[in-house]
Amino acid sequence: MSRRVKVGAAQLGPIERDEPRSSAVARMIALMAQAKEQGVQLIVFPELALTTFFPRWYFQDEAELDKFYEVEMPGPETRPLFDRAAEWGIGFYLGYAELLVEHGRKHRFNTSILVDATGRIVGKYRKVHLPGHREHEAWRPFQHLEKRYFETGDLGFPVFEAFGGRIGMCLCNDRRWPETYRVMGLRGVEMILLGYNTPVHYPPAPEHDYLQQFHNHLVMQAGAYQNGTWVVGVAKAGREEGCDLIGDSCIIAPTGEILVKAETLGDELIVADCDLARCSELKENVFNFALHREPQHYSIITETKGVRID
Ligand code: CDT
Repeated sequence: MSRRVKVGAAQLGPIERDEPRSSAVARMIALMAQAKEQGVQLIVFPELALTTFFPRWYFQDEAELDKFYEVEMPGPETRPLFDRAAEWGIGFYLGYAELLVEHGRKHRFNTSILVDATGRIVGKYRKVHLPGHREHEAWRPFQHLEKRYFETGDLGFPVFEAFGGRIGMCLCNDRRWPETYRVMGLRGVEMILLGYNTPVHYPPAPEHDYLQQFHNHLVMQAGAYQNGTWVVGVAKAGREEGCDLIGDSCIIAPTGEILVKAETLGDELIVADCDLARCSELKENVFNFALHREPQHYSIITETKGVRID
């Protein structure tokens, strides 16, 4: 029996440094209006979707940095997104920078939430794999200071019962790591939602710049196939503050096939009718974990962080 969810991947074009959240939210609502016309039930926005990708800059003034974080969700500027989504009965995934204060200490996470069709937050994820570097590196044409501006996520990779299936989330660099998908795969995930901001230029290995789009799809298609899950990958794309970000947002079937792909580097909605029941084509056959996995040979994966030569 089919279990269909109509999903929209809502790619955003660049968000400039001085663009107010109200503008980013208005752009997302405009994409949501298109989604409504097409009968979309779940719309997926990018990583850090409310602001420019601020880890490209080194901030010495903490007050400047704090401006890019949300201290409440929804807050006054994001409330309209929740209200409109609830009015139209559309659920959504949203990536944003989260700031909370606990016992007088600030905690910063690169976070995503899953919101149901009534506007209720039903899932939260905090990015585990933080790429880049911790200290200012003057040789780079732009910084990638996620290791400085965020703590490692403390929620693991949860999977949520929602939209008639089992929904997981991750963020950008997480998609490059097979563990991300497999942990959720072992929780029976049927659809993984993920937003990304991926510069075309990778300063430590510029010889791979021409492969950015290939690697983007390679890892998401492999993750989908090897775990028998849908994957919805959504970019913030285009030239943002002089930094080129890849597009190529897409919706991938559990077979690993890309069903739809964005064609621009701007605000663009792509839609697919996703049958969650199709996951069993993989989960009950070639990737029947209970039948075919041999975990007694996998212990090194959790025993060591780096390479261990025995
Ligand atoms: N946002 C994010 O995680 N971006 C990284 C850039 C490459 S590593 C510096 C990514 O994996 O796409």
